Amino acid sequence: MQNPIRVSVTGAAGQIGYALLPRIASGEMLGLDREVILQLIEIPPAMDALRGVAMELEDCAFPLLRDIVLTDDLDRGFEGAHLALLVGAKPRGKGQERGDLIRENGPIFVGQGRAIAEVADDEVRVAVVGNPANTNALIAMSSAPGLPRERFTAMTRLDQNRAMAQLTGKAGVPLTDVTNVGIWGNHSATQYPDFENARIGGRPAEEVIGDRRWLEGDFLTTVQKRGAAIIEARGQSSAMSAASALVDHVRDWMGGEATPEGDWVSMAVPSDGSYGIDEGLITSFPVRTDGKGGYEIVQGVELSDFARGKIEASVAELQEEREVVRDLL
Ligand code: NAX
Repeated sequence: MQNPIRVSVTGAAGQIGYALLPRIASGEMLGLDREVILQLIEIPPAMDALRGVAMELEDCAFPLLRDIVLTDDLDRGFEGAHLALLVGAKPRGKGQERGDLIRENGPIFVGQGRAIAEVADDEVRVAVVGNPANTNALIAMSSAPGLPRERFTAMTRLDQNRAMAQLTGKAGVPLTDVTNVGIWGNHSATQYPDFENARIGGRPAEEVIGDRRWLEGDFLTTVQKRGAAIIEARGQSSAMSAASALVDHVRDWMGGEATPEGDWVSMAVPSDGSYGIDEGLITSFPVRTDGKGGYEIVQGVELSDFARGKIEASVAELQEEREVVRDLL
């Protein structure tokens, strides 16, 4: 793996950026043996704020932080990038549904996908956080035909972490006991957090919790609507937890931490047709990562009719989103 590693972050002056950058620069995301060059991309009105963030990063005196580039130019921002974190987008406001943002945010990802294909490192990996994350990743992937499709992912790790937190709380067990939590479909209120295959202390979560009504009801809706609940309470969308989930996503994918034997993690990746989901649609699946930039979609996960119905509904939403941005693909 490259040393130093070039990490491009869009929307770096935003609230996720503020929680994310110190965790990249400290080595938590990519390893304590890897120097980092941060290439921070913003839109012109946010460049002053970005300079302030960069001053703070300097003042953190991170030994692994080799250099910081600040730019509103995509070619400069993605030049030689080994990792591109596409965070920048207009966040969902109070009471606004993700779907409303599709047309607004989609075009941003055309330009970014093109620039990544042209100037980033040949081995670049891309993770999209900006919403609607799955469809934005689809747009970026479609705008970068020279790059293998599997390099493009969208983040659903926050949804997995939210589901794990709910299961931990209900079962009264340490978080480390909770494994095999898979998020299926879209990063939206239609997502399906699969509790039927989740395990607690190696046993089926359903058996440990013993309350199917809670799992089908409060558990599902709490995870699906957690983003909206945080906006309601905080007046701003999740930032600390989103940054933390992105650290998890990248660390497991390419930061040296392969998925432990028997477990899986959740990532939205281009479907390869697994489970009958349209090839190329960026869909969240349970995956196993190798920590070196590779992953595979877990095969043979048993899905009940209940689960299949939920996944189909979320995939249908992704198909609708794809239609809305068809002209950008
Ligand atoms: P902020 O509004 O705090 O920051 C966004 C930043 O992006 C701003 O500084 C803005 O100037 C910049 N930006 C806008 N357009 C840009 C462009 N074309 N190029 C570069 N920068 C650009 O939002 P924040 O809370 O940081 O959230 C960022 C995105 O993450 C939003 O789209 C949000 O909806 C999404 N989220 C995704 C999550 C996920 O799990 N996938 C969870 C958290 C979050 O809601």
